[in-house]
Amino acid sequence: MLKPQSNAVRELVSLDGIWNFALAQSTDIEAESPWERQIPARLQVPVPASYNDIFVDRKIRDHVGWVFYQRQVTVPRLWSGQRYFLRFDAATHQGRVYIDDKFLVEHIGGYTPFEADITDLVNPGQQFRLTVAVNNELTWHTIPPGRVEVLENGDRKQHYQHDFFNYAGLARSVWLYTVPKTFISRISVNTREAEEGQTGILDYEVETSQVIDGLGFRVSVLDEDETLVAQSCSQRGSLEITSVHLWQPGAAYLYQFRAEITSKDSGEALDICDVLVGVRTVKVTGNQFLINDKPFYFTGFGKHEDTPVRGKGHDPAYMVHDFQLMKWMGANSFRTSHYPYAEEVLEYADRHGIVVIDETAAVGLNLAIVAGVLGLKAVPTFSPDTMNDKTQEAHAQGIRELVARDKNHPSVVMWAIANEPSSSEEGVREYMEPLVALTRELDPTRPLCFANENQANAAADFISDLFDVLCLNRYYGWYINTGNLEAAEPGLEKDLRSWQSKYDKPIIMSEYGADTMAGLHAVGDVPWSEEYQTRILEMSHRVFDRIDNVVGEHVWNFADFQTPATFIFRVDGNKKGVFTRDRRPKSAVQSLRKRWTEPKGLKNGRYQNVFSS
Ligand code: BDP
Repeated sequence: MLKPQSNAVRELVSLDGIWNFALAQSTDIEAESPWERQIPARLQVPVPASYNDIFVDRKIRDHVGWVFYQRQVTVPRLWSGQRYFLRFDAATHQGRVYIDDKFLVEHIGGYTPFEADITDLVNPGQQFRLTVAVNNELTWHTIPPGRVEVLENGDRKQHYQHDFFNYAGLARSVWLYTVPKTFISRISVNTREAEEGQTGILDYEVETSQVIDGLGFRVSVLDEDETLVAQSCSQRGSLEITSVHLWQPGAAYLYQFRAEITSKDSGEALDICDVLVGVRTVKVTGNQFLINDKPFYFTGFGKHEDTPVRGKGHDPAYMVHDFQLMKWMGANSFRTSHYPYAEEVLEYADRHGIVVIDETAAVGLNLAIVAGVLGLKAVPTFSPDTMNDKTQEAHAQGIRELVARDKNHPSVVMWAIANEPSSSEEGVREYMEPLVALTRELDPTRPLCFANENQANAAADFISDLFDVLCLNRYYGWYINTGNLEAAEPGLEKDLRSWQSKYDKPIIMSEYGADTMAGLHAVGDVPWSEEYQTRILEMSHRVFDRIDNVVGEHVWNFADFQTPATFIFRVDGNKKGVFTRDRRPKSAVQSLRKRWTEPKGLKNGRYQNVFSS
């Protein structure tokens, strides 16, 4: 899905700001129909932001079910003759939109965009009441999954298996935008290098809202000096760029790919749509991950979209600051754990040469872990009563929407289709195999992975052969061998070697780390101290350097983040960040920075890190 844009023929109006807000009084929102009237301004919320931490009322923070956002919107009179759309960058986890009294569109899935054409519903110059109902409920048929319990007093309680707070609402921007009557509706660009190098090839396809008989069409590619380097009049084909500037990790180069519908007579542009593309290749060969045919070593983090007050609300200041901190430390990459991030994050990564592993919201497909933590009898994860065909279809839809939104981003080098699914349980292969096939069909150019959890070790796991890269989440020294690094080090090494000898695929350590209370210092291996976090990371690095197939390390986590209140083993959230939630460094940052910017490179000089100079 194309990101809306403003240019000579398209207009874009932000609907961000302060909206009126109300909680649903029941689960039957049709009976309430709040879209039929003005929601009073007694409660107001900012958009974009999760609503949970904005108020002081626990009933709002922990509300389960629907909430309503409302504001007035006017379609400019000058938009006559155009088509106009409402676009929501995300409504977490389900959104229903109403224009005055009328239902417009529904979308399920909390981290991907949706839109609807409202041209035939609202006239130019007309004001309308825009109401968005947003539901945060997670069930066995949503991605991520969860379960709502009705308590004795009738209150409803949301349970879920993932370790981050279920922030909800309109956490990303809302837009009103125009396109001409006949418009460009989809652009897909894949890039590669010609055999002899030096020449870049763009395989592209442009769809229009209707067949453009009687109109002209052109695509042009401009380099960063705005020089035209390739052009064509066909809606699909391949373009060649000679003396190409490759998109490289740490040294981004972006070409502007412009599609235009033109007037046959004058050649004037009737619609214009731009996407920025980078020419680069990604390949897995043997035990290597290659970007532009060069072995790449991932340094960086699993992250979260999580900041104080805003929850998961997209915030450009935090975004840029996080990227600055990562670059300063020599982090060349990150994983969008555990859901697709705001598209602005990918655009920034494209622009600055940061490599991204792009993950779906399929986290918590694992009833064994929770049962283990709470000492309960495990319920089967994959069964008609738990994760079933409907869950799989929601997951497939999540994959379709993720690939549709992000496939033109050069920063995205791999899809992670799930985090810690119960991959040693009966039924997992039947569940995952079709999803792997679907992802490969949607995008044959990028490798696939999922993040594997410790219980599904190399002997027990049923699905790793389906994937290109082994991403392992391991907590030696923390959940395993707590406080005992002498035992943790050989334990981690044995674990990694077992994967290496079984599959001989590239291995990325997609999570490792330790909860750490900023300011707690201790001599010796004392869990929660800053020193212990550093020592766990350093122990892990010694092991990675000894294992050939390890091609990357993503520390869990970049920053501390909020978790559900029911997790009493968390103190105001997960503290595995190397930065606090307000981005102050813990001492591990210095040790990581030293390793990742070491001039001699990683793995005894085998990999030069792009930020080490
Ligand atoms: C892993 C999960 C991650 C958690 C982390 C932890 O993938 O979401 O936050 O463990 O326990 O299992 O800190």
